[in-house]
Amino acid sequence: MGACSVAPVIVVLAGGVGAARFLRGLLAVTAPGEVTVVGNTGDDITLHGLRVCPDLDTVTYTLGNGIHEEQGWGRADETYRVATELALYGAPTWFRLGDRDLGTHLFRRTLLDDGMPLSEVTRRIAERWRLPVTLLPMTDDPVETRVVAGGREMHFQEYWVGLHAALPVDRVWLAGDCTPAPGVLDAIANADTILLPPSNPVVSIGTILAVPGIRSTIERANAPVVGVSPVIGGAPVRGMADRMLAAIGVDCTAAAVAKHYGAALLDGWLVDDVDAAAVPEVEAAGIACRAVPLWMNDAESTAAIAKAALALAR
Ligand code: FO1
Repeated sequence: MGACSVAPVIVVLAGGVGAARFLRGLLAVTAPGEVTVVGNTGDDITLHGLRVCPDLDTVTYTLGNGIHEEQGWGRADETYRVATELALYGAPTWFRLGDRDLGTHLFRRTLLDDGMPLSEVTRRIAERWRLPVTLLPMTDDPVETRVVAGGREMHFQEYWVGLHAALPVDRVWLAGDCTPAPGVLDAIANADTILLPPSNPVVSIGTILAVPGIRSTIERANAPVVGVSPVIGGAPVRGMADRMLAAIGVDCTAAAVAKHYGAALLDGWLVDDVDAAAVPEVEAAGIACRAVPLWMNDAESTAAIAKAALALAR
């Protein structure tokens, strides 16, 4: 096991919807205070003068029980009166911001404008939601994932939401110099277990690993690192993720994603039963592998996946 900390610390690198749902399952099988989440901020976008942090907010709303369950983003019981008014002014509304959601963005913008680092702002927001985890942004520095598609460079959200990922991606990268947010490297170095949930390996987990120092700290950490495949039966669990894999030349298979992360990073990898044939290939790459049901249909199945990941870590 890793450093002997008082309570075992499980560090989870989290993107958006898939990670948030996985975390709900993980919290069902761990004690309070055991989980630290390092959230992706490459999806962040400034709109109407507000700083929107989709992956931090999806984790916050999901674990705070305020999420719009079907969408996996934004608030439950949402209204769009402000968005309607903005549209009447001809302001861009391709990225829909609901009225309740705007409360978060206004609060965040005010604190950021007062010079408060994003990690402290995120802690304040998490306090209101009484989150049962420590939620850290991967960096306090303003960054964004950018893509080139159809010969045009754009913000990831313009591609993902604006274009519905309809075009193949020629390039994808994290733009902006950045360093890990306070506490991120310590949490990783002192973790007993590090988990990579079924988030997008390119624009969610990949962007977190692109923050200077994070990947190398994980590779050096004592803790076992276990990932959950975001690909089941050759298709991404969340639509469109295969677009991003194609952009970096990685096949959309459970084994290809494991090998993309590599044995230097990963100690274990969970694949779905339908990909059981991939287990020997992943193990041959030096990564322990188990086939278990990976569809997160409900709380029970998600908790079982989290349990399987922790078991493989041990
Ligand atoms: N995704 C969409 O497909 N359409 C939207 O209009 C949209 C608005 C939006 C507003 C706030 C927020 O936190 C997330 C939002 N998302 C929307 C999801 C967003 O694109 C996420 O970054 C992705 O789901 C990837 O994590």
